[in-house]
Amino acid sequence: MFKLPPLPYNFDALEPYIDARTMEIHYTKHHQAYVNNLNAAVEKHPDLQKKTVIELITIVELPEDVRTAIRNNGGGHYNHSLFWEWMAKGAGVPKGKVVDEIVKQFGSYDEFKEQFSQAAKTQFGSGWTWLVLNQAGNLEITQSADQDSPLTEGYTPILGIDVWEHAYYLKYQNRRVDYIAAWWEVVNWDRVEDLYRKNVG
Ligand code: MN3
Repeated sequence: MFKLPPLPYNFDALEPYIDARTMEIHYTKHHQAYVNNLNAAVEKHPDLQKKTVIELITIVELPEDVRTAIRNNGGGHYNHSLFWEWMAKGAGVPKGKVVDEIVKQFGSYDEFKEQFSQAAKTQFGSGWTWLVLNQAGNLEITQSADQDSPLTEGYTPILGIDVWEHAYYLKYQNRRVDYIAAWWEVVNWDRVEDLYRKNVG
């Protein structure tokens, strides 16, 4: 059975950037629903119950009756498990080897931030914007719709922002741009650095 991972901070830890009510609903309702729906989908196929969520969202041939459910809910579970860790109280100062690499590939940190924010702003409808490592080991900014994971496309996510309305609507209503600007204040660069180092070897 898949389980909701522990949230690494209290619901109000990211105030005023991410409000406590949004955190609570996002984590206890939205993420929990992905977990529940994923469990319901794999229950129909005992062989799939032994797989990890990463295996499930990267297996090319899933049984047709659960393919969409696993793509949406497996992706939702995986993406949100990372998303909580990509934020932290009192974070927001970009640092580390990953930032050196960002500067190298995007020209400057500000240029990267601008391009990433632009991608997040222009993602049409529900989805995510990512900083990923491609198979050549270079950093790229990508977008995905719904709960599709970069892993499914062969990319390794290093950082990502959830731009579904449920991530910001209570506090920011339609102002996704304000949410994106606030989110940079809580990006946990220590975690981003961990993922980068783990994946570049
Ligand atoms: Mn979400």
